[in-house]
Amino acid sequence: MGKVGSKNLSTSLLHCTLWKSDPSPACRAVMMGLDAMNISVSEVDINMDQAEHRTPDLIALNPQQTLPILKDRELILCDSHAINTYIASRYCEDEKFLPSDPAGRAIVDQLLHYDGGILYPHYRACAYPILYESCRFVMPQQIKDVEYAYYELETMLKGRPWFSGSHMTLGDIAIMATVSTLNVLVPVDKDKYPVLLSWMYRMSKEPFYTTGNLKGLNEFTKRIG
Ligand SMILES: N[C@@H](CCC(=O)N[C@@H](CS)C(=O)NCC(=O)O)C(=O)O
Repeated sequence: MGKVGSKNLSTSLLHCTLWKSDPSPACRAVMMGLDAMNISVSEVDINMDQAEHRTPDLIALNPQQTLPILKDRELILCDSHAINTYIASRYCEDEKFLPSDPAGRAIVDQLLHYDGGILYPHYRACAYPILYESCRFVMPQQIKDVEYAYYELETMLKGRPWFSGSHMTLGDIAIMATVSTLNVLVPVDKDKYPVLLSWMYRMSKEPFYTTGNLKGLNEFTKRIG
């Protein structure tokens, strides 16, 4: 199917529904992605503290019992990275957030896999004992793992303004959703990771950060206590 142009005009996809919870970093990655691409969908807020993501209706949509979930007519997607790349390739004419050339696309995919396969599990390992098991602090081994991830990110960013190279893409957005949340749990040290912090600062100045990340990140910070 062809793309629906978005260009500078905002595109409203009312036939698409996003089930999300603002404190969730994976949901915030999608909310930032949508705002960056100037695309809106129908949104349903789910209270995960009240296990609303585990109702029979949502389990039928996503047996993994996680958020976000996107439904576009018959298509159901349950992963923030897949949702953002689907929306970009299906509905966003502007290729700046997801290049269509194979090399540019592979760089973005690589970052999305890094986020989903490396960073996000660190987030879970740090946050879930606090969120769900009455643990009051991040375990020393998790701190060590996150520090190593910060070191990797610092190294990946050397000599480039964005993780993707000269342009910010959905890869940067996914990593920002996770790193801004990890930063609440294991603060990014300005002396050890100056390049990473300066990238975070630049990301935080993007309009989509304010509209898509800030509120949920503040809610997460309060929830962590
Ligand atoms: N790989 C998935 C991860 C989704 C995920 O784990 N979401 C968390 C919230 S950030 C969740 O729903 N966890 C279930 C729970 O907390 O019970 C994605 O990127 O969307």
